[in-house]
Amino acid sequence: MLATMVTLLLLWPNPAKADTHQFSLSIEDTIVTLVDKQTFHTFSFNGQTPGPLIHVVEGDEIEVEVENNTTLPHTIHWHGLYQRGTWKNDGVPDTTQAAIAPGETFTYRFVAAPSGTMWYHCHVNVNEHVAMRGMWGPLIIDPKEPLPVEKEVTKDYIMMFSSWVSNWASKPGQGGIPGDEPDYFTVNGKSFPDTQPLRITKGDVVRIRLIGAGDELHSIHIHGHTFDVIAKDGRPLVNPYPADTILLGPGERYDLILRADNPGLWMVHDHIDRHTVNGKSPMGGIMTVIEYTEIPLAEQSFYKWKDKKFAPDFFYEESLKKPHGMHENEGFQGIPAP
Ligand SMILES: [Cu+2]
Repeated sequence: MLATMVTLLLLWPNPAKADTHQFSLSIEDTIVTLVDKQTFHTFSFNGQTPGPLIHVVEGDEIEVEVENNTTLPHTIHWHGLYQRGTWKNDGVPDTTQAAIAPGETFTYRFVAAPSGTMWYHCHVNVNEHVAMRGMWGPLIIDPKEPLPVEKEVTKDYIMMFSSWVSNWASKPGQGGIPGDEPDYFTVNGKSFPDTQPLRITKGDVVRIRLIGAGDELHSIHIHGHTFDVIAKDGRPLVNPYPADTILLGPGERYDLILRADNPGLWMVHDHIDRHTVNGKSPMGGIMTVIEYTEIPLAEQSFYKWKDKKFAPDFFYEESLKKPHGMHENEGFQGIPAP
């Protein structure tokens, strides 16, 4: 009898204990600055655009209380999640729930699955709320069993791409209509030169998680390297493939692995060239630079960002190192709308 029990215990799968997380998100009327003097009225999550990082492990039980402090209805859709047996937590107004009315709260409960680079966004009037009111944030679900290449990663970055129509900047509740012409383009809510560099060192194994959070296509090109595309929409590719440019559309995610083997200052930009303007002025929009720490910036007299004040965590790289949970990002905070 005892021997049978011991055998059973040995054969029993070792159930990694799932964590339970309780998070709170409030939706606020917030003014953010995309670049220079270009402000935009957003419906922010906890006052910031993009929203806080939610970083959990596959199988974790998630509870998110959402409080709507704006004057318009909203929901949150957890993009990429299976919601098995929890479809009423999918966040689609008039299909899985009534939209969260102004002043009301709604609690979402679901299991974090599958693993990968996911994101969350409003699902009410998405052509306005997602396309140009900043209602999006990253949801990173670590796999229970990481791939060998994931175990090698030394630097982890998130880039969320979006486009904005400045005509509607100060007209919340309007916009997102046929004929809109986007004229501002951002990575993590900022346009060049108000973006930040990626600071890496030779030998780093860099993962860059691209998220198409806006309404435009983006063709992201990284100079000086060939990266491997290892995941699409959070799911590992059977055959990762090398590339130096990757096209991503609205809603899509790609995980790239870049092996840092070529010290220098390397441009990273949207190769759809009209996405590298700020309003009527080139150059701006979706541009940043990979800065190898081996290169002394002060000696590069031509370098536009030679004296730039470095703000870490612009790509959530510091937040991603923290224990699992929800992490706000000071640098993305706007100011309360009047
Ligand atoms: Cu909304």
